[in-house]
Amino acid sequence: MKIESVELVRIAMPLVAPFRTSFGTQFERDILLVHVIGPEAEGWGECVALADPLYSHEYVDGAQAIMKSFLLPRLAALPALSAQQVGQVLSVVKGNPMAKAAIEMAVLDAELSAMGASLASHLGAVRDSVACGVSIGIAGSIPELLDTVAAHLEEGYLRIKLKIEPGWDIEPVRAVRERFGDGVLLQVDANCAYSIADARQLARLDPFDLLLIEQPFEEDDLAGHAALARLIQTPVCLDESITSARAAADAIVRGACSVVNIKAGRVGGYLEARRVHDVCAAHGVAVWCGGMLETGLGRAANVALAALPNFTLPGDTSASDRYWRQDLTAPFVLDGGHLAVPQGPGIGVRPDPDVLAEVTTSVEKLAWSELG
Ligand code: NPQ
Ligand code: MG
Repeated sequence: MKIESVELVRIAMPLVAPFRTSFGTQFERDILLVHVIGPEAEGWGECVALADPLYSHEYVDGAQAIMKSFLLPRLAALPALSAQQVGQVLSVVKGNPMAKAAIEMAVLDAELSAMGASLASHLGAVRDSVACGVSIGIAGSIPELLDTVAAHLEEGYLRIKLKIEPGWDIEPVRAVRERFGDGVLLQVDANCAYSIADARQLARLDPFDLLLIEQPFEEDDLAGHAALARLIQTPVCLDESITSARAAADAIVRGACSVVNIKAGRVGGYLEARRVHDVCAAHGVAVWCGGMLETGLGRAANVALAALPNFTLPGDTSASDRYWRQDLTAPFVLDGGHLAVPQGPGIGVRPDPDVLAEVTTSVEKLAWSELG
């Protein structure tokens, strides 16, 4: 794969509704896109880092800086580049998985586009559509939450995930169960907001037959999660803690989780995400595809990943209109609770030039020959 230049494109996308989690409220997404351009093909990557380092240590300005100063120069110095090498070549730079993942995604998209192969087929997809859930932020009140859940169930979402934090946990879950019944697939996500001292409180979720509780404790607290898993009936799922395939194997063997949320950005790319999938499958641990409020670019790649065989639970792969009035690509539309897996070359979607122009806030253009 030959590359001549890279554009680091920053876009501002207003959310259709504010998204509140245990770490704060987001009103818009400031997203970094990686556009690699070569003589035969071009490719797009989406960096999932948020504006502030609240979900993980990465943040969007930092991701752009590390790409420019450390990641892209290492790739540009190679005599030839393939997507398969990106992870290994960049592994000498510590951390920064979201920045690395975005670059690998762009190179993969370009390379597969040139070959006429879809990302889904390249990763080993076994489905042409994937089951979708929706992640619902912390609401201002229980009636407001119930209205939001009702609207999403009407749209056809197959699973509901409630964001929780201390003070907003048992009551919202109870209210959703009372109103919508035991048939709804329901799970909760704490984004690290609790500690082992809260085990007794979290055990009060047991009667509500949740699919799982996602990441109740800090990222590095595998021992705490293992202890909690022994104390409660709700299956423990990890998100923030799963930073690689090895971390996934470690967490599983230590009894820290029985379900895994896979996000390519968090593990350094779609190829490592597939390895997380494989190691979980080998241990009989179900996985599902997480989401970071991506545009249609990242969404397309997530839906391809979610088509792998061990993605047996509905993902946070929601339709475009869950987040955007106007997506960057042709919109992903829910059909019977499912999204179609893109079949075109590469990630199978392209930004709409008019929408892209409208949302772009800056473009940093880098010549490949000057980087290396
Ligand atoms: C999670 N995502 O699973 C996250 C984290 C998250 C869909 O619940 C702005 C942009 C705000 C991305 C808040 C979902 C966000 C964000 C939370 C991602 O933990
Ligand atoms: Mg999560």
